[in-house]
Amino acid sequence: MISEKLEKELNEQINAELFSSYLYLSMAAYSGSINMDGAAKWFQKQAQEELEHAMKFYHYLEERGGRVLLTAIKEPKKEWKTLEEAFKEAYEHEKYITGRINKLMDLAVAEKDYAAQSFLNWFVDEQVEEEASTLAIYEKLKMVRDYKGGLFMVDRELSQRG
Ligand code: OFO
Repeated sequence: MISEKLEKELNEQINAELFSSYLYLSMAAYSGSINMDGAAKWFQKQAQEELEHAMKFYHYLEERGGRVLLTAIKEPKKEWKTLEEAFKEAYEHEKYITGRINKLMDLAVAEKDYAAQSFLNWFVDEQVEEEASTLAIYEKLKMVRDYKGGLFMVDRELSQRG
């Protein structure tokens, strides 16, 4: 059985993952609105992945005898000045999520909840990838900046995400 404190924090993490999904879907819509269709596809996939993260927490909480309690998802930002700015914020958001995962791990360690630590390890590894991928795209966009040809090349590359 999971502790009440961890149950509360895992419920908050479900909300944070759902918000991540909502934020990336909003970035997808923004990308589509400026004809960056590859980026729109990339963000849609990312939004889908975040839903999967939320469901991982959902199922885990149930498995451990906790109760899933859903709360309101905050409205995401809708406009960015450039695609570069959107990816910069995606990277910053991932760093914020890493901080949340680390706090969850701190709690699991403090409570000597070994099962929760093992579960959270997947997210610790996943965050390394999430930060690396958003940072790499942000860096590329920063490099091409006002060069339209470069921007289209990055967009085409983003459309390859399987
Ligand atoms: Fe982007 O990793 Fe979940 O939130």
